[in-house]
Amino acid sequence: MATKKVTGKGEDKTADTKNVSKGTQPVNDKIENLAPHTADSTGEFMTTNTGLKINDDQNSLKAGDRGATLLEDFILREKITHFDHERIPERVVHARGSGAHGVFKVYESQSALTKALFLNDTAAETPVFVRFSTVAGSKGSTDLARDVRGFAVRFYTQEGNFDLVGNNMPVFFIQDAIKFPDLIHAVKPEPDNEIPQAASAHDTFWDFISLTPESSHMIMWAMSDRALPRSYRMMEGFGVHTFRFVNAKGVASFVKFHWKPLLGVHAVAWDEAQNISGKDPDFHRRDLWDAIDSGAFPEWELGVQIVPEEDEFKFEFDLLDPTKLIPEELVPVQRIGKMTLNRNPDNFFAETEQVAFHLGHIVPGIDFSNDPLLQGRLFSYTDTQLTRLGGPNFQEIPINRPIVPVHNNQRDGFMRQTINKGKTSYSPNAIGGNDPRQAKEAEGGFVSYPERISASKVRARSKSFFDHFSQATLFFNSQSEPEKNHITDALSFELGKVKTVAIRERMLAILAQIDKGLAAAVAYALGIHIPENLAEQLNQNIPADGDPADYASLQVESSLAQSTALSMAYTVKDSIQTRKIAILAADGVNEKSLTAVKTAVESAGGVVEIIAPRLGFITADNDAKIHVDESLLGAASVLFDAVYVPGGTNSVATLEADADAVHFLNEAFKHCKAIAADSDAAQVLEATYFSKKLPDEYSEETVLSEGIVLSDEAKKLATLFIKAIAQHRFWEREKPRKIPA
Ligand code: HDE
Repeated sequence: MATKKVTGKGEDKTADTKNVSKGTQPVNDKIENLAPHTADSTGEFMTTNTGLKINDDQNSLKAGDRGATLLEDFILREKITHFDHERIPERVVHARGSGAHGVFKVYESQSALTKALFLNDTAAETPVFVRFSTVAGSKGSTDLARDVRGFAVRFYTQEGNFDLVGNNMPVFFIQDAIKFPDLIHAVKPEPDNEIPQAASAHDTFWDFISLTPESSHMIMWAMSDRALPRSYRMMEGFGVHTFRFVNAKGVASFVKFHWKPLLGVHAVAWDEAQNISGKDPDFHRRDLWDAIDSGAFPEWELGVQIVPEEDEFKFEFDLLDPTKLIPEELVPVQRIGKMTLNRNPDNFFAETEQVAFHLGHIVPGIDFSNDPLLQGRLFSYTDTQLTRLGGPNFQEIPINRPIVPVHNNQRDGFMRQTINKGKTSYSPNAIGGNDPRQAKEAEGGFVSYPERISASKVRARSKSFFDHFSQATLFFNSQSEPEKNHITDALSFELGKVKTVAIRERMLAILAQIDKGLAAAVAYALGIHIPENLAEQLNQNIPADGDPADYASLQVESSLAQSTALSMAYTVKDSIQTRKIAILAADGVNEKSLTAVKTAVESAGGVVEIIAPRLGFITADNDAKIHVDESLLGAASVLFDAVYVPGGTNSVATLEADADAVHFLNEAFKHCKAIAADSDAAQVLEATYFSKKLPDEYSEETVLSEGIVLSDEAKKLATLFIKAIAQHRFWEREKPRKIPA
């Protein structure tokens, strides 16, 4: 179905009235399906929930104007009662999140692999709803916690809802669902004092991890810059588990799902993340909202890695083990379609909070594997909604309804919405003509892939799951030097917060299995030695009556030395679309330069804000009035990707003397961002700490390696500055660590 446009609502920043029409918003089958459930109060009378018009919403009904309030006041009671019950339990994990609507389109029919209609029909635009999230923090916690990010996508297909409930990392901490409550109890705030919020840097988490060697690979990801995305729009997504595709002939293949962001994969620095958490805890939520609101729609390509059924045992790891990825060098990712997020929700609670994802929301042509983590998830996601959304009818909430009709014999329960007609609510039945009837496979009925299983019933784990370290090492070896340093720093930070020395030692024993240099660097930072009794340290997870042969990690060496796809250093760096650029200015600023650079940056897709000592307007050197977006008091360099200082004698003198302006630049330098200044603004840079590190010349080469450009020619400056911003960060700058910002 083609995307249609209708008039939508938005916020007019200059008007008092919200809900001012702000152009068109894309509509799709799901948006139309939501329409009967949406309400717009513009121009309407206020009523009670029974539709009675309200005459006075300011005063309760009293015995005299100073008198006691009367129990009779049904309007007061209704309003307060509803308010008293407004909250629902937050998600037990992934409580903090942000959602958006969009569409998915497949490039070419994938019928050879899967019969899923939405992956066959190139004309179909499948509506999607996506929710990004952190994992450990509560609903009101910061977006910039060091954490895994959830990446849950619902496709509203013509065959029912398909949910791809993934993360921004391709592996997981544990191999078996039975360990999930332990993992989450360990990472959540400690139960006696509910500290710390949205952080893994505490004893219980690392206690559990140090006793769970299977988490090693995931720990490398979680301690890497992947855990600090610059934006939800700049993260990869992964289905994590191995799934199955099944084609119309019944031929199955294994599949791993990927989302590849067209803007590339980018991160912020840890120090920056901590600052953002204070300056704007809604940083990712705001970033997603603003991008969609401004029409810069985030896009991802859906990728698949396909492994034929007969190759199941071809790899040196088990395809069913969720702590392993399939290196892209072994099985390339084929990009089969594109998702575009093009519409913000109308109501956070109704849509983003009430959406209930579940791996078991599946369509014909896609099926599960026996990954024991996946199998456990198939139970959890419906079960958890019973508490969170209050009963079994959560599928009737508008955001959860499929765009195709629902007919079955499930009935009643709290808050039932559907009015099912007829006498029968059972099957088979003769009275109702045996409807609703079962669908044959050829009619679209879902038939599970008839995998042959012949096995004993055991509580056990396959020996093929016991290589705990080789892919952790592969990940570490695949990182660039700055990325490796960040991992070392992250581990030193996190374990530095751990009070129990024995936990730190156990972690060093694990790190020593991954990379000796990494373990040594972290040991140095912690001021302790790598324990000598490594084997003993590693085997502490073995139960007292357990045979080490059944539990101990296997030492396997990856046949692959490196995999470039695992590093963010090689990601897309060709655009500055939606990057935020600060221009520092004051009265007397050189208007010509400012406008020239601003225009060039904006034409390249950047978002520019003018920052000055105070709000209102500044008067430029040619008397032009320039609107100020943020004052230095309210703004912070950590909320921007790059900074430019135009010339103009008075402006330069003001900024040079302004501690906040100098701090802004120092901090931008510390966080490795692109910095530009007109030549006659050089004295502002001279006031910074990094003036000693200014390059000798400003050729394209130096700008691309050092990220700083100074020029007296606005056009040249803009061109080089834009190239520098596209590089994202100049991590090499971190080496000399003497920046006072
Ligand atoms: Fe989840 N997970 N999970 N998870 N998960 C939930 O479901 C669970 C796992 C993921 O934006 C919960 O509706 C178990 C892996 C995302 O609404 C809950 C296990 C991956 C979201 C649950 C896992 C995920 C959740 C909490 C181990 C990546 C947020 C609220 C067997 C592939 C979805 C809810 C949203 C949410 C259980 C492991 C991703 C409790 C038992 C692996 C993105 O059901």
